[in-house]
Amino acid sequence: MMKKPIHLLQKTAFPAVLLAILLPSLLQAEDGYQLWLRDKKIDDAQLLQTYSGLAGEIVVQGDSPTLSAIREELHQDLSGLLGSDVALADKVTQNGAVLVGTPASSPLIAALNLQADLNTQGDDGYIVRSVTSNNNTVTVIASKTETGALYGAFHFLRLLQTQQDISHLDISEKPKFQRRLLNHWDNLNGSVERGYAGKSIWQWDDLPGKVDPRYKDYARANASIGINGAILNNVNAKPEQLDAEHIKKAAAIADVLRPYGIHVYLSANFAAPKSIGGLSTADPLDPAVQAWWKAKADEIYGLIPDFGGFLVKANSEGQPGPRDYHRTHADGANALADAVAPHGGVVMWRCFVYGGAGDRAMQAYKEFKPLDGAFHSNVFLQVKNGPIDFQPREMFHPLYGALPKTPIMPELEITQENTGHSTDLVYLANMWKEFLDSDTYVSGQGTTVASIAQGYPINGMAGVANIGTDRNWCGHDFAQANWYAFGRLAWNSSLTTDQIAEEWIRMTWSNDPKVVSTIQDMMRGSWEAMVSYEMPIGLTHIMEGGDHYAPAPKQFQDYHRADEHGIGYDRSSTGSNAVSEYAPEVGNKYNDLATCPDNLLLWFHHVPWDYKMKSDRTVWEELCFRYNDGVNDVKNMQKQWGDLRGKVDTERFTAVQKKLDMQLAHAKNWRDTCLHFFQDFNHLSYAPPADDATKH
Ligand code: BDP
Repeated sequence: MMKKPIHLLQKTAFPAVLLAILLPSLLQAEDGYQLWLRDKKIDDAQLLQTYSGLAGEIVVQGDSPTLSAIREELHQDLSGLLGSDVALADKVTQNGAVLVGTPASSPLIAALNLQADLNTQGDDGYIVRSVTSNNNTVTVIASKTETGALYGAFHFLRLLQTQQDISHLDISEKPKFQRRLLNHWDNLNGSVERGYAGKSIWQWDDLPGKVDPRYKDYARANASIGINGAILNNVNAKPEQLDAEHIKKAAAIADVLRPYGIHVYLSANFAAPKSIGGLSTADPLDPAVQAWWKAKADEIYGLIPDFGGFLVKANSEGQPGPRDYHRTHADGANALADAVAPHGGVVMWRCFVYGGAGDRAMQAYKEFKPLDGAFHSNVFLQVKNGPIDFQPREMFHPLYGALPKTPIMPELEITQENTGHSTDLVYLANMWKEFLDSDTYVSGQGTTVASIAQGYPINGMAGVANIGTDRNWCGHDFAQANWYAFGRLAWNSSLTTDQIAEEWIRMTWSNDPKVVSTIQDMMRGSWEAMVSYEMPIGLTHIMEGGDHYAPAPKQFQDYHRADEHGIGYDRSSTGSNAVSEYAPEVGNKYNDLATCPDNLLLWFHHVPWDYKMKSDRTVWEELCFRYNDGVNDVKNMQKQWGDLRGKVDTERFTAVQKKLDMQLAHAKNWRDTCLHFFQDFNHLSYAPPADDATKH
């Protein structure tokens, strides 16, 4: 008799005793360390059999650190997924071989004459193709470069992890952004600015002698989603990060990341020539300062030949910069850019500047727009998604589209500084997608932020990492999804957020359709839920000053401008005129109350409390509705998650459940604090806490 697959057995009458024995092993405790790289044995017997026939042998010819990484990854993961040791071979000996490499590393791949196809995929791109070779069915994973082949190997593994058909593959992939970077805001003392997942993973005190094995797992996780650069330290950089001792330490990290295609970059303190270089000035036009940066770059490249370059926060929130010497940001950036240029490095100069009087949302544009064209060709300007500061929802930054001659690298915040730390379940991909798809209209309809950022000769996207020493890396098991989604969107900004979520869920939690659809639904609504219970309809920057977690509308009166008459920040042509920094199609739309979308109404307008929204509610009714709606969404997530008890492992189930309880308290606190605060101005009624109001 044929053995029944496990899933069929479970549906038929099944002795309770046996179930009790089997269940714990199926739902084995997991701690989240493996992220989405889980290699648990596939539990569908039929699929297992098919996969075993199609991935029964690994052929990676040649020898190099990256080829070894590919071999090791495939061997470990395929053996885990298939539940038995998958053979490593140096030639195809059987049906179902997985052949990986480049035409240069593998004579077998060279013989397939794929060069033309590989050339169109560029350096990091790859193909994954089912072919017949010497009567054997072979899956070929090939690229021009070994890093590309590694990316292809991870793609192939993803197909198995997400239980896709792998019998007739014909996949061609190449990234939309060249540089896909994580900015770590990690300090030399091990703390992490805006980190909510423990301490920094970089053990500076132990380096370079002792190399934490975790660096390699970090590299694997990043390579699996195409991330190819890590800025190791905080933008609020200590000058000592660039001294000889710390360069050696950074080099030791670079050595671990290199086989995985990840380049190390460093944040530089602009005053370093003075503070650690012994010069009397850091004036970027001073020849001695320029020589210092050149010598420093040479020193770094001596130890880290593939060093990516510098990230600089200058004249921002108290950091030193060229303005200290009455020089422009371009003068500053160019001095560092010239130092790394001979080595192929870049400088990423941040545009996060504000201060003094005037609308904060307009300041960076005013300072940087006139400098377009003044930067050397290896300078990026790193611009946050919105013009205020990583808020729950922002209008897109007006510099997108305003700098045709200067590459802009979007900067997103993966760590949940203003979006619920590692307590709230918030899938940020939806926010990033809204931003990347925003139409700037600068060259007509369809000039999206993504198309602008990807259109420069050098291009990239950076995300502020949410990674720390917590066992599950990110504090909240669901925060891993934001790391994952950032990488996937940097690779392919056309993916839908639902697609990304589905991949992540299948790899991280389960392929059970009920688990997939429930978690996907929770993730889908989670960003809007958080916007609703924190800062709905365009409210912004009303979180508590230091910690940025709890509500503090009283402290930030200037951002919401509530008074007895109404609420909102007038950025229309009768107010600060921030609308003038956008293309007319965009500016006019947001300037006119008749066309300004509800979701950014209070970002652009100060309206009376009884102003009728497009929803047909008054602005006050809308605020009450949104805040309650957000709270109800969290309750709904609790219920949905509760339904998954027994369908995901107990350890992570319980951890997430606890977080959801805390999230509900957090959401209610926001709702009650904000509504009561605004009520003090308008004296309008706020109907009962409506905790159990049904969703409209
Ligand atoms: C703000 C953060 C602060 C960062 C700053 C920045 O609160 O910790 O240093 O951004 O991006 O949002 O430089």
